[in-house]
Amino acid sequence: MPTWSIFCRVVDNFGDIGVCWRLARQLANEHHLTVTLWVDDLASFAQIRPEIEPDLAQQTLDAVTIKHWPTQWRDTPPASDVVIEAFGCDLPSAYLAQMQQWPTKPIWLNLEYLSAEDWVAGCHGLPSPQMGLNKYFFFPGFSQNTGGLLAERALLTRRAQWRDSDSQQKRRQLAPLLPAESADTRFISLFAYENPALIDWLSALKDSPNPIHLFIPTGKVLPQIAQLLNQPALYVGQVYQYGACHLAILPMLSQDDYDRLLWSCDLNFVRGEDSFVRAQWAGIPMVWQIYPQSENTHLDKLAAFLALYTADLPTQSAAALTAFYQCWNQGGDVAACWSAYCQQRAILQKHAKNWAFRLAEQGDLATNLVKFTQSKLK
Ligand code: TRH
Repeated sequence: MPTWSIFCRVVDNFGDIGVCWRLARQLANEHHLTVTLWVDDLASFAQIRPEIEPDLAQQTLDAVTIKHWPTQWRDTPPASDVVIEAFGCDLPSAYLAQMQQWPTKPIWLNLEYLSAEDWVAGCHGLPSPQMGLNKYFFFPGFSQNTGGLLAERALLTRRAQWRDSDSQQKRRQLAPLLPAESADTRFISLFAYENPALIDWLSALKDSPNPIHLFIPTGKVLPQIAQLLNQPALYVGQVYQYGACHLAILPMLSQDDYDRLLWSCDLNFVRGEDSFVRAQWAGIPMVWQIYPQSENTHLDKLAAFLALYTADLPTQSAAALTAFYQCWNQGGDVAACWSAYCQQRAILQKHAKNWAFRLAEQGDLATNLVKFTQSKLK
């Protein structure tokens, strides 16, 4: 059975480990590979997968061997057929030296960040021979000639089954203190970085004609919201009322439970990379807060995604969606943009649903990765 090693350095937040864990799990479970995941920060990992024991040097979960990546590299692990360096995390130099001594040279890949920009397809899969080893750049993406997006084989089936089950009841269990919902209650999840637009948006929600149940996993936005609500702090498990809006503060959910939250809402605010992808698979309208980068390079990424995502939308819907995303990421007249966005609700719902089915046609990232390495191992 081919052996794969994935190296993950948690730069900040949860996206790096979120992506690496999904990939490792899928490679082991669906492609039956022997996978070792090296992670430098197990405490962050435990936040999205509570079974992880942060103090263990080695543990096994879902058929993946998880090893702590120590600051000082002391291991001499067995040779691996494939080595993945996630997001340019730089392999330990001692490990690199070991790789050079292995009798069969591994396929060494850098798994890159996701972008919808045009140049991605041209760079995907390019080799970069280094230190006598074959290194390749593997780019996730939205088109056939990229690596695709992470998605388990049964994802859309599980999503449909969840919606057919008593998902409303389960949503209620997430926040038992929420008042009873009515037929016109709208459900929104909010996962975001600190954001100047947040306060204006909440102010607009306050006067919403529909009751709003807003699910907020604990995190970066809480201090801002506490200030708006004149509270010294917000507490997990509590529900706060703000006009038409009830804000339910959730604990950090496991990745699988977070998926189910995304499937249970009418609109999802997401950020970074992994929640952004999962919200697309949810087939429900989403608003994306992109991870800010130096020199505003993230704005090019945002524009590229918007151009792609809105290409098939009627002009007015595309304009409303683009304007609200821009407000959310760069500021602007949030109330006016939100109102215009809400008017396109039905069209955006249909579009989000179709978008997920369209993405499913291009093949998933783990399968593309396996095919890519097989072609290089021949
Ligand atoms: O946490 P993020 O902002 O992560 C990142 C990092 O900043 C990273 O350095 C950067 O490179 C990348 O963005 C672009 O957002 P993201 O990518 O959505 O990752 C969040 C993960 O946390 C995702 O796997 C879903 C998971 N999650 C849970 O498991 N439970 C929760 O309750 C929530 C809100 C998220």
